Amino acid sequence: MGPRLEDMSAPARLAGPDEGISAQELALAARNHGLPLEALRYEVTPPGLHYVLTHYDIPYAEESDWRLVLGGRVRRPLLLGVDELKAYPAVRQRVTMECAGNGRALLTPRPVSQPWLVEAVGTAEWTGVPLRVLLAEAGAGPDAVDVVFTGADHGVERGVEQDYQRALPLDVARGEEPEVLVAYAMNGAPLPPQHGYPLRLVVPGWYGMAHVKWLREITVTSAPFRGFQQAVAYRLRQDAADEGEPVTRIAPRALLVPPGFPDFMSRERAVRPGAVTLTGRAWSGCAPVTGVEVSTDEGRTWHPARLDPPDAHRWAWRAWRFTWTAAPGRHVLGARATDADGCVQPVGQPWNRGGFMNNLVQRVPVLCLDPDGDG
Ligand SMILES: Nc1nc2c(c(=O)[nH]1)N[C@H]1C(S)=C(S)[C@@H](COP(=O)(O)O)O[C@H]1N2
Ligand SMILES: [Mo]
Repeated sequence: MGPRLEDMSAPARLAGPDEGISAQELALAARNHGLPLEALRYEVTPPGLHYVLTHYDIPYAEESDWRLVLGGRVRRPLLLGVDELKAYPAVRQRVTMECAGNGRALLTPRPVSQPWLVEAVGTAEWTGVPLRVLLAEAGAGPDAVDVVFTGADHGVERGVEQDYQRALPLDVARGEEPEVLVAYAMNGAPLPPQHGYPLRLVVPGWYGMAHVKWLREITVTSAPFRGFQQAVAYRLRQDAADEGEPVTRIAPRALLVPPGFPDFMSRERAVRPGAVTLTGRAWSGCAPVTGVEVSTDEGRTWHPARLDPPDAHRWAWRAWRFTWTAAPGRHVLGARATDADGCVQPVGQPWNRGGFMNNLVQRVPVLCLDPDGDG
């Protein structure tokens, strides 16, 4: 038999006990970059610093000839150009987005895939049209179940050739809080190519895989969608044979702006003794963040941080701060978030075969310099 697509892609697997990151994973990591953690200082992430994740290639697109089709089980299918979408009343929402695979490379055993540490996150202001407005205009039929979103990007994954497609249940797709957007602007400017130019879906509170980029088709279906990214990928499985639970909303997480200054190679941080203001951000897509605690002794003791008061941006991260009195020596810092559902970040790794939703507390090693030494 001649070459087949299955011959191109390796099956999902776990790294062996001493197996390092491969050149293939490095190639993925170079394409799909994270948020440099010092950029947690920005309330709204400048677009070039927002994390990026693209399964296949970034499609080449021209706004002037882009068409969005809304069809399937609807009374009146819609065919919309970008200018026509811009004619609807615009909604602007600040949304923190995180990849479901964030934290994957820190797991033991490590699922072999995009090797994120903790930096697959960013916050942007998205402008667009509420999806519920478009669905109401098209008129979803009485038998509608799912709404499927198709991107213009095409590839092969574990031997399966596909367009990037994900679905939302109808009630989520036409929900008001969170309100799903068909977005055409990021931070007030046209979407950058890597973030879905000219149109993308934004699903506040949900992990990144739901926010379909280069959106070209919306299809209302009368049966649950069983595409690869829905039924095979993005499921929580302990065993390859499990059907698994789907990945949906973002679990709580807090991250620190790395204090002091870094070593070039190890990226270990150096600070000088005395009062060090630790700052960071915390978010949860399940329920609002209610508290952040900080540990400066590798998780032995925890102290409440000061959380910024809630504001109008329910779906964006919140800033927190904590004053640490640093003494010379080696320290490991961390922060953990709790949300209004009572979910708190675990101190043991939440493991599954895909390496999804690993919101284990961040570990930030810091060297506090001796004032009488070389500091
Ligand atoms: N069409 C398409 N949409 C996509 C993807 C993709 O590969 N193709 N990746 C998804 C994943 S897994 C994530 S985490 C987010 C990342 O969005 P960003 O690159 O704008 O940060 O886009 C999602 N939307
Ligand atoms: Mo992702």
